[in-house]
Amino acid sequence: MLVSLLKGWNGKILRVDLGRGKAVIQEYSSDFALQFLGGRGFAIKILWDELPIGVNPLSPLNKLILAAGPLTGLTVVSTGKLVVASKSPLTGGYGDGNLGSNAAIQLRKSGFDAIVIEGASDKPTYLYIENGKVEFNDAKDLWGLTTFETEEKLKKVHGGDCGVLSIGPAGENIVKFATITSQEGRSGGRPGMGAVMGSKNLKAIVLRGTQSIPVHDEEKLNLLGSEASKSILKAEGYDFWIRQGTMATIEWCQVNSTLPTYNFREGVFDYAKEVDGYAMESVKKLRRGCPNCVMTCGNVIEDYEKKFSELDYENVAMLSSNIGLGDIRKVGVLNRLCDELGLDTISMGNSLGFVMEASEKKLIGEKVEWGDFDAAKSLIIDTAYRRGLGDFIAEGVKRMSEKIGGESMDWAMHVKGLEISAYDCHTAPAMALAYGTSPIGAHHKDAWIISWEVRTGRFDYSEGKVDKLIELQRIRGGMFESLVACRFPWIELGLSVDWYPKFLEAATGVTMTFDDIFMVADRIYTLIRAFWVREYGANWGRHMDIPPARWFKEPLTKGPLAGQKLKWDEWNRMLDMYYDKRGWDYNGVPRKSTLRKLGLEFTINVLEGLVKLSE
Ligand code: PTT
Ligand code: SF4
Repeated sequence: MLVSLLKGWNGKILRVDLGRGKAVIQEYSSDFALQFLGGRGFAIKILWDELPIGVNPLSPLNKLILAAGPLTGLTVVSTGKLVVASKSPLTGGYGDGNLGSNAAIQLRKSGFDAIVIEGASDKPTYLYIENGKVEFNDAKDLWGLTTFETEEKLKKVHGGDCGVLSIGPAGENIVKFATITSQEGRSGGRPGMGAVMGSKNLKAIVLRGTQSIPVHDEEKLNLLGSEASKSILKAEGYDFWIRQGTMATIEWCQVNSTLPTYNFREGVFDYAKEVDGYAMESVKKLRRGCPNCVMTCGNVIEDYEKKFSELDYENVAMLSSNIGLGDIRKVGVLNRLCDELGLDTISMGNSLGFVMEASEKKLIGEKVEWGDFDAAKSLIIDTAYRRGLGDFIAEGVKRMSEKIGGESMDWAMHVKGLEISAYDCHTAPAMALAYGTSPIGAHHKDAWIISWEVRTGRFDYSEGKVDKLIELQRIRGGMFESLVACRFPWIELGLSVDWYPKFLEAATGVTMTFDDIFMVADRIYTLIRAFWVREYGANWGRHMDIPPARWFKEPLTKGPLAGQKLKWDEWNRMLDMYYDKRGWDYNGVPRKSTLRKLGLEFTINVLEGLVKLSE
């Protein structure tokens, strides 16, 4: 049955071939919708089915997928979000990101749930997509512009109400952690989704849609949406959230010794107060965020160069404490440059920390001191243009440490090649497991377990932690990434997850219990895992899920938890439990029985030719 017979989903995918300059519309089946829901689920199934095994992520054969879900763009809280996914040039495995943009809503109003972009154009191009009509436009005059300039120019041509996704010089120059940017402060696709766009000579995608999204029970959906919005507006933490958003996390991390400091050597920073939520409030000028949101969280400050910069916790932690810089307005400059140039702030701050440590240890010739704002600023620009040391940094910390060699690999802070985001884990074994098993490499988005872990007992390595981790991965990485909606109403302001099956039912007419949703989540997780195993083949192993040696070998030396580090044997026991509960073997490879149980039989033959599969 075609999914157009169900409501909620548009039932159509737009397929764009940049090499041939052609676009076709594909209808998909209701089975596909029910088994994979949308967003990340659609993305991984398409990548598994369509990418040649071992494809070079920067070749025209790789595909870039923009995928919305059945809730995107509806009258439901915080659903102006879009998953961007591809095989990652940074990690060589599955990569995705979730960015808030009017483009998400325009995509759905154009009559599509996803766009699959393949091939490569032979000259700079941008796509203008309106209600299914696709123009392949010359982007010669846009090439070289920042993401801010690109969006401004395109909106002058196509109108301010369209949605724009673009890359900056970093994506053009194939920086391995280049992102895709929208609205001067929304940025997604940490594992190099911007580089994939750059490799296709695709500067931007402009979307406009005027159709209405089909909904099963519009009245009910509107009612649920407005009730949920009201409960968010009345939530206890609402006012403080509006003031500080994610920036309150700096203070929390400092108090709890988890603020990444000096390349994750420490969990506390002497100048934390200079960069925390209150410091941010003292220079805050306005607030903005994704469309469809009643709790917009983007804090826009006036930075050291008197320009606007939109701050979030991760940006600030990685570009302040992690590189030893204690001045919020200077951090604002570094953050804005990343947005303009299209660089991931987390990987950038992590890579700068690595280079500063390598310089301190005289493992590289260049002198780059901790906290040196001018050096950090120049290196960010040089990274985007791949000049000098910036060309080295543009490859990310894994490749840098492989070149430097020796003990630098112990403090190259990544998992699977993706730079660790902003939580130090010397005293957080479950968070370290979350980084280890995240489906895209070391990102917190699939399981920000650290706040629960700190609250409930951070020093144990218990089975309860593994269960909690899987529960969070199912909700965050499974449900929110496939519906597709922002998870902040739930995590930050306590909107119960029970609302989401109700939203789904009103939107689509499909009733799903949490067991059903978690089954979909497990299917998506295991298929992503199968994809990694397929792409790495004989090189895949348990080592791929192990966090950096620094957390096991070098204890914290500062703060109330000085002396603490992770325990190797106990942490590995947690990893074993995790594999067991997921139905994966000692190397983290899905068992045949698990693949069958989840309806992923089609992967068995492929994987059997590459690795040993257990029953
Ligand atoms: C996200 C990652 C994060 S996670 C942050 S701050 W965070 C950094 N933001 C960057 C940025 O900004 N500019 C830049 N040049 N690089 C950046 N890299 C970092 O990217 C983001 C919010 C945030 S702010 C978070 S946690 C939540 N993430 C969600 C998610 O992943 N899924 C979901 N369903 N809902 C989410 N809601 C929240 O969205 P990536 P955004 Mg970003 C400027 O994309 O690749 O997933 O990396 O999307 O629109 O900016 O919203 O303290
Ligand atoms: Fe976007 Fe923040 Fe609203 Fe989530 S809470 S939709 S990240 S503005």
